[in-house]
Amino acid sequence: MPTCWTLPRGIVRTHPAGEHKDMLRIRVLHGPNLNLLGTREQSIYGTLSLDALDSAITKLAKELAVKVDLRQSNSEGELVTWIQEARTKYDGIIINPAAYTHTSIAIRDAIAAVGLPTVEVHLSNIHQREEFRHRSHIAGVAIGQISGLGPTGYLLALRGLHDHLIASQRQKKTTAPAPSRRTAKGMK
Ligand code: CA2
Repeated sequence: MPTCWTLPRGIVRTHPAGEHKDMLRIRVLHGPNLNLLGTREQSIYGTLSLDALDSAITKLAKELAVKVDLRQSNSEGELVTWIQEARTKYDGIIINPAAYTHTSIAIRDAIAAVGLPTVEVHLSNIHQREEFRHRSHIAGVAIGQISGLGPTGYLLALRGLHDHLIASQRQKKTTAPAPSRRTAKGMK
């Protein structure tokens, strides 16, 4: 439930400071072992910690006036639950499913079921690595995949998903049926 409180003169605010009701909302999910970023395998995944990556995403989200919710889990079930939950609370998803990219039909099915525009991100170029990493179960249900650009990939995903959501909002507005004359005159 959003916070709801009454201001002087009866103005009711239903959104915390810095947020407004028309803000785009994007959930960002990091899969298993990404909590170790910056501590090991720096030659593959770089030196940035997950906290530093999340801060960079949050900073860009503020510039774009997007509300972001950032989460990491080592559990496939938890990621599925967070994807399902996003259906009513978020407009889109950015996900690095990590190793589950190559194994998880459950995550693919959850993304397909919620029907939210989803961007798949990988820090490393999965297509240049071992054969088993070339296949993604997620790519077929994502609007796009960014792979091999390191942390910048998340920032590009955020810009890309933001632009995609704005464009589909505009399209909905222009293709929505015009109000009937009775409704337009305020008649019931
Ligand atoms: O390149 C990516 O972002 C991956 O999704 C990362 C996964 C890997 O299984 C995918 O094939 C590609 C692995 C994440 C593990 O992250 C670590 C970070 C630091 C140290 C150790 C692991």
